[in-house]
Amino acid sequence: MTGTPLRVGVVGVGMMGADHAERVANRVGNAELVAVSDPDTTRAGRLAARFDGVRVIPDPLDLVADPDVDAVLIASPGFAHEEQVLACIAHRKPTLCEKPLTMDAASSLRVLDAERAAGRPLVQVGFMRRFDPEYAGLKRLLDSGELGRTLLLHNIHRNRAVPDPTFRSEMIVRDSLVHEVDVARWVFGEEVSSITVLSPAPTALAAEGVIDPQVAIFHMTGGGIVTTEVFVNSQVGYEVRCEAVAERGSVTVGLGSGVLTRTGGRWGGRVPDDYRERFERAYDLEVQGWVDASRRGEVVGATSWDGYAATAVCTAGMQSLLTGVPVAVDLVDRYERTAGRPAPTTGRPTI
Ligand code: ISE
Repeated sequence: MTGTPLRVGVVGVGMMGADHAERVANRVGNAELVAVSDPDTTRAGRLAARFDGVRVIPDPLDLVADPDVDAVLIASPGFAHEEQVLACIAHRKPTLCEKPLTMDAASSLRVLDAERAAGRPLVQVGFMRRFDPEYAGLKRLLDSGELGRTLLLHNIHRNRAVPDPTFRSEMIVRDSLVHEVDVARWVFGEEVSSITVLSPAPTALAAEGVIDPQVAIFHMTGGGIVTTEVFVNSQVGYEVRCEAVAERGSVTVGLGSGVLTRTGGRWGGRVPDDYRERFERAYDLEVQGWVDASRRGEVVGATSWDGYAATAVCTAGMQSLLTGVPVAVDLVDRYERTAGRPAPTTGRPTI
């Protein structure tokens, strides 16, 4: 494949898929958008018409099987992921799958097992915070050891609103909190051993019966603790912050100190409306990283193991949401179940 652009098909062209399609077509190097698929074929047709030579393939599995598609970016709803990712693995096509990898731990394990049977890593999971320059800087500083051991992490994850009435309490865990599960695992380089999800009195502005905000507490295998507030109807905008507390200092990202304006007796900046704006650079780097790695036959960023582990934590989190008590996270053996990655001989695995 060296020298020729990666021919990418995008499955699911709602808000995020359309954003990624435009990114592949116009902003990422060494890639070409060749096909899109969506159950809403009118929406897919409108998007395809914006670019030269992009085909609409109504059935996502046909897009995956198409000989002129080298790699697949999946941005369909989570419930469709398992079948689509398994098809990509069966066709040995590099895949960037938006989070969550699948709907529960058991289905993520089926993906992990299929990838191992294929004999090489093929799946990257769309945890974009890993590619955000601020988050990457936080991780680099903590890993340098300059501040000593990392002890605690505090995350804030707020969306202005979720217009979709089907976005229920469990989805706050599975679709929103899952990002912070990945941050915790990645920053600590450890797994989550237990999760507690607390239910404060909900805002009156969430849909009937939806527990929003939620507060989650993760215990890490090395003894660290992570707290996360997720509030998806905050009415303000997209606010994602993270503060890591180490032995000799703390590191904070996401304060959003961009352009400040003073006018009419007030001063301030902007809160981004949604994740496409806040994480634009991270998405660009993530998709470019995926394209470059796919052309080399490698996977960068979050792997299928990371997708499985995050989903397993959220599966336990959805149980904890019902009771408010801690639920242990039981993972399968990583080195028996992952493709093409030898077991480490010394030290702990790098997540
Ligand atoms: C959405 O699916 C995302 O992935 C966003 O990053 C997250 O903030 C939002 O809560 C989810 O619904």
